[in-house]
Amino acid sequence: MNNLLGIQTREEIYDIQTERLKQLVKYVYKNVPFYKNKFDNIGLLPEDIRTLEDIKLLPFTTKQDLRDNYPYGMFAAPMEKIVRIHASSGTTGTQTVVGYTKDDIETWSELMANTLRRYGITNNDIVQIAYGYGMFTGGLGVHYGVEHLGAAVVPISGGATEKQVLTMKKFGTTVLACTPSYALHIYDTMVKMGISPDELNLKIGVFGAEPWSDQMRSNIEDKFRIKAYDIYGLSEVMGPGVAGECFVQNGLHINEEHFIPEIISGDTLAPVEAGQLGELVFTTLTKQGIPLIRYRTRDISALEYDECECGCAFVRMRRVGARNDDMLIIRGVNVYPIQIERILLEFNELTPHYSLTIEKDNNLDKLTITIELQRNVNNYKEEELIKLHKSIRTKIHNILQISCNIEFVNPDTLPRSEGKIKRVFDKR
Ligand code: DLL
Repeated sequence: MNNLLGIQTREEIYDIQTERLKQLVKYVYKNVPFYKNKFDNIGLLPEDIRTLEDIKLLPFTTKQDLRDNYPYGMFAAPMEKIVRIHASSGTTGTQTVVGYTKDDIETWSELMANTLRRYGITNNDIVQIAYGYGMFTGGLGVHYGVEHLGAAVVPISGGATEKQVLTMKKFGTTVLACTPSYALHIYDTMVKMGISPDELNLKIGVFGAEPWSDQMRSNIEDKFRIKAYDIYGLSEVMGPGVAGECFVQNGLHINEEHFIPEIISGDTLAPVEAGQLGELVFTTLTKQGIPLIRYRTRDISALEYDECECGCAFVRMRRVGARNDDMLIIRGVNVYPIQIERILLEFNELTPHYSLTIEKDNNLDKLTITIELQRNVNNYKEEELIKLHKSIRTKIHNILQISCNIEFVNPDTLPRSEGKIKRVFDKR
């Protein structure tokens, strides 16, 4: 199987990207004053970009640049050509705004459809979209892809969780698309309603928009008895569908005919070697509304160019477990929340519902992990809990070199999410 587009080899990808990159720099130089100024300041002309390697001559773009040009300053197409506007949630500051032309929407639908095909979804499927519709790109982005593919959309959006369960059951939903944290919430609600996965037709999950560990994936796959696939994207670069897994589930194929990925060191901004972790950077090759050059995502990943078993030549990005800005420094030790998640989910007594709180205690950092047990706390013997507590602390200390407090709580105590979940509360 190729990547469904007829592109078979790295050479073909190289040629397409080179040609498109040359067009792109001309397009932004002419249409986006921000880029013209940036190029002029470093004495770069669009003609200086001749090969794909020349991308390194181009300046980076950051989220701050989008904020400084809020709302439409970075648009390359005139408003009469813009048919859709989306915005990022703004959880890390002012929101950023993106615009799509008709062609952009067509491209996005097509690449979303190709991503869904890689999961094995066909026009026989019934896809329940429980990503939020609205300014977030999740709902509408997946929606257009499903329609383009010819499968049936159930555009339920996020929320009304009991209704999600009943809809899955009554409509014979075969694919559920939502954040992994919401999938867990839907599952718990289903159990409370006395409905078993056997009563559903569900086969595939299309989960993304937030980090989730492999352990979390196994947990969701076992619960629903489905294959749970990762989907990645960000509104600035397009939305969902920038990359997605194939049946091998070993990294996400980036839709390289539309995006050039790079991995750089977050400190020096220099490229890192293939296979090494660093900050993911994207150049959009075909977007007309708001094309971006070397956009710094802050997401941490690595690029794998070796051949994938599925036969698709597109490079694979490693699953994003964290962003540069997610790193916690606890008493001088760097740790990412997902590293803690991986350890917690190794314990059968624990559920995937947890939160991390960091506070100052006598001027020292104190990390508290609050986690729901499988059963009510008073259903366990005290010795059992002491033993469990000790095993978790020891494992975390051995692997991450940090100490922590652990607070066990009853099932269903922590807040649930219908979209992207917030698990870290840094109160320092
Ligand atoms: O989250 C787009 C999306 C919608 C992707 C639905 C997948 C499914 P934003 O709201 O702009 O767009 O947030 C983008 O979310 O930079 C990552 O930090 C994070 N993210 C997205 N997908 C994944 C994933 C959408 N599969 C930001 N794994 C990105 C980990 C993800 N993090």
